[in-house]
Amino acid sequence: MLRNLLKGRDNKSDIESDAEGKQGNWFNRLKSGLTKTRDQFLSQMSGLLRVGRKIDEDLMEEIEEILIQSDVGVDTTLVLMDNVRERVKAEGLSDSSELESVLKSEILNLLGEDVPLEIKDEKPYTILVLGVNGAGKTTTIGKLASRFITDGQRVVVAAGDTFRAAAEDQLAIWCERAGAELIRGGERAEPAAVVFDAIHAAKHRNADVLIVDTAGRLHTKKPLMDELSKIGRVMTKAHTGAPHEVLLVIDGTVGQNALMQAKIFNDAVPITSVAVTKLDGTAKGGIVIGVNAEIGAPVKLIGIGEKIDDLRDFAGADFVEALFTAETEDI
Ligand SMILES: Nc1nc2c(ncn2[C@@H]2O[C@H](COP(=O)(O)OP(=O)(O)O)[C@@H](O)[C@H]2O)c(=O)[nH]1
Ligand SMILES: [Mg+2]
Repeated sequence: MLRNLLKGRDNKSDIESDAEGKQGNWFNRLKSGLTKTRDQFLSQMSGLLRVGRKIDEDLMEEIEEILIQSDVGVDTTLVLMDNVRERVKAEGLSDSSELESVLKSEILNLLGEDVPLEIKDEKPYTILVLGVNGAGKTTTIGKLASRFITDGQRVVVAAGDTFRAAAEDQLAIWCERAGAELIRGGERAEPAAVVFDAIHAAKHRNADVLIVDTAGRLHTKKPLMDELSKIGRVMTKAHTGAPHEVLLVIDGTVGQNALMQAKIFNDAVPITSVAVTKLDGTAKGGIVIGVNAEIGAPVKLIGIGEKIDDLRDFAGADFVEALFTAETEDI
């Protein structure tokens, strides 16, 4: 779990080295995507940690406050700080400058191992995408489709959000941009029927991946959840092991509310992975830290912009490093 942990700032991660040259310095782009969260988090935290203060209960409480302000969530903050206190005791630490590395490693511990979203052998590999309206589902699907297609995969997308005609049109634009085939049923079509057709179309076209968009109108909570469960059941019947991935998209600017919503979706169809979007526009990036512990599914993707390549595999060590690294500091 603590692998990679205090990867020195001179060490570049594999992902970073791979992406370098192609899309610039991965870590720096992540860092600039997290600017607002870091400005809030780091400026306060470094004031506390880097002045050589004595480690005492006052200091611990001030750290807790910063974590909660950065939207780490009360429960997650308490668990995290309990673990930090234990480490401080066990290792006999007394100076606040020693806390940064402990905090980083305990945050990483909560995040768990990195689990990339990978296409496995099942053909087509099916990804059911859930989340409230505006969370970034359609955008994330467009970005994901583009990534798979760039990797040489054949991608079919199902327009399971049939509630508004505009939703289908928006998805059609993304599919065209990415080069994915879209299966649509038209406004008010039965979503489960569209998804059923899409599975057959994907098989017929020998697609590698099928990504299913869904509606997210939470004001009709019960019918929506029934509809999503039905889509899940239809997928399972039509294709072995489907849905292979249930990706919940949450809006990073919403904060802790997003985790409450996540639990409702999890009851409809068990979530296997999470994408946190809009981390470029929020000081609430701390929400990422508690997702795995609270929902029981790892963050696999993060959205750091509206463009087609503004999607990243989540890398815990890089995320933590980006949080703690000032804009001007070079790595
Ligand atoms: N800044 C930023 N905006 C995003 C990101 N992901 C999605 N959006 C924007 O959020 C809005 C809602 O996204 P959409 O994909 O339509 O959400 P959906 O209702 O869940 O399908 C759109 O204006 C997107 O451009 C992101 O990572 N960063
Ligand atoms: Mg949508």
